[in-house]
Formats: sequence, structure tokens, C-alpha cells
Amino acid sequence: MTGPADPSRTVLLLNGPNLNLLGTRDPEQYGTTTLEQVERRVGDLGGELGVEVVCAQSNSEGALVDRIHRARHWAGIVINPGAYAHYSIALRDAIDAIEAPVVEIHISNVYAREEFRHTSVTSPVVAGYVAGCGVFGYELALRAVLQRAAERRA
Ligand code: CA2
Repeated sequence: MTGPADPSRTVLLLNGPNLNLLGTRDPEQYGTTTLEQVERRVGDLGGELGVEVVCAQSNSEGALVDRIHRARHWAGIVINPGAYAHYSIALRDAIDAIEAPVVEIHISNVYAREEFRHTSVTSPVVAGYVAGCGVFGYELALRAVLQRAAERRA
């Protein structure tokens, strides 16, 4: 598998379980924008900011871990781990193991929802955290991860 032309100018946008359904149901929680539209918006913003955005989504924990490993030398990762944020130690360890900054994003305000969503095993090891801003949060997260990457280069 060939990687991106310039890994140091490439950001991985990674979405976890069920986020492929974005925009198809539950609009009061997640809005009406589809994942494809989110990926296009973030890709366009990446272009404006001078980075390539590679997008991936998986419902499988192991596949998400593999994607994180593959992007370990990239500029950064924006991840919505979905429900795995609440209990996946494997995902937490993968994030913790890599050099690239990782910014976590949740579309909904998880702290205004069920108690089990208030627990996050991934947030202690990320470089930034965005929640409750709707899908606009993905754009905020991209800006934040590039800021973190620049800080690490300085
Ligand atoms: O708010 C978020 O972004 C979440 O990561 C979304 C996850 C949820 O388990 C987290 O607690 C918070 C669920 C993603 C489900 O996505 C759907 C989107 C549209 C329709 C159905 C599911």
C-alpha cells in the first residue's frame, strides 16, 4: 500500500463505529450532514491550510488501531472514536503510542447525555478535544491538530 506523497503535510481524518450513518437518522443529535459531506468540507479546509486530508471510517476497533499506526509519522490525526471513546483501551494505547498529535472530536455534547458517555478513556492521551459543536467541530479539530503539530516543530 502506498502512503501519501508528503506524510509530514498529511492529516488523517478517522471516524469510528456507526459514523458512516451520519446524516441518515437521529438528526437532533448528529445533524443532517453526511459523512461524505464532512469529509469534503474538512478536505477543502485542509487544502486552504496547505495539507492533504486522508479520510477513513471503520466500525472495527482493530481496523481503527491499524489506521492510527499507519499515520504515526503524519502531521496529525483527527479522530471521532464514536462509542469506542468510552471503553476502548486498545484505541487509547494506539493514540498514546504514536508521536503525531491526535485531536478527538465528538459531534454531540457527550457530557449532556447518558452517564456512560461521560467516561472517556481516550481523552487523557489526546492533544486536544472538541465536543458539542456539531459537525463544525471537525473543522475546529483540523485547525487544532495543525496548531499542535506546529507547536511540536517549534
Ligand atoms: O457525538 C459523537 O460524535 C459520538 O462520538 C457519536 C457516537 C456516540 O456513541 C458517542 O458517544 C458520541 C455514535 C455515533 C453514531 O452515529 C450515528 C449517526 C447518525 C445516525 C446514527 C448513528
